Amino acid sequence: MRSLSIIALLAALALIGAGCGGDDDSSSGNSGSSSSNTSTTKQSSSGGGGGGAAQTLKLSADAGGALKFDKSSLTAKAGKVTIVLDNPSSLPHAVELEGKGLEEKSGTIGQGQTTKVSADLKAGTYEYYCPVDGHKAAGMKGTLTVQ
Ligand SMILES: [Cu+2]
Repeated sequence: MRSLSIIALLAALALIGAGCGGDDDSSSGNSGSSSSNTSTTKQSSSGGGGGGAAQTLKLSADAGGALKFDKSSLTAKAGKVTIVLDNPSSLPHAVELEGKGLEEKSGTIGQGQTTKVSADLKAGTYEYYCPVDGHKAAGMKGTLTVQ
């Protein structure tokens, strides 16, 4: 009878020991979840730094001798947009941006020069064209889509 009660005591001690081990496991699990919280904070801060950057779109007044820009369509995200125009042709050119009540014109440039036009754009469709006489009618125009 005495040996049975000792075995029962040992069994009870073993159960307590197992209970303590279980507590250790759950506390290490908590530290694991707190480290994953730290990485979530890092991701959200890097995402915030990416917004609001100014955009630059390149446009060329040369289209193999024809009165056309090298691109008949451009796309940008809403915000500050700058169109940079270069002029490799022997004729004077410029770029004007128009739409949604906005009208912005660059300077007129000769061969080998560059100019630019900037505007704060909302989502929608804008038109860009060369304001030099007769150039728009000849086909020197395009569409800027702002998303
Ligand atoms: Cu032109």
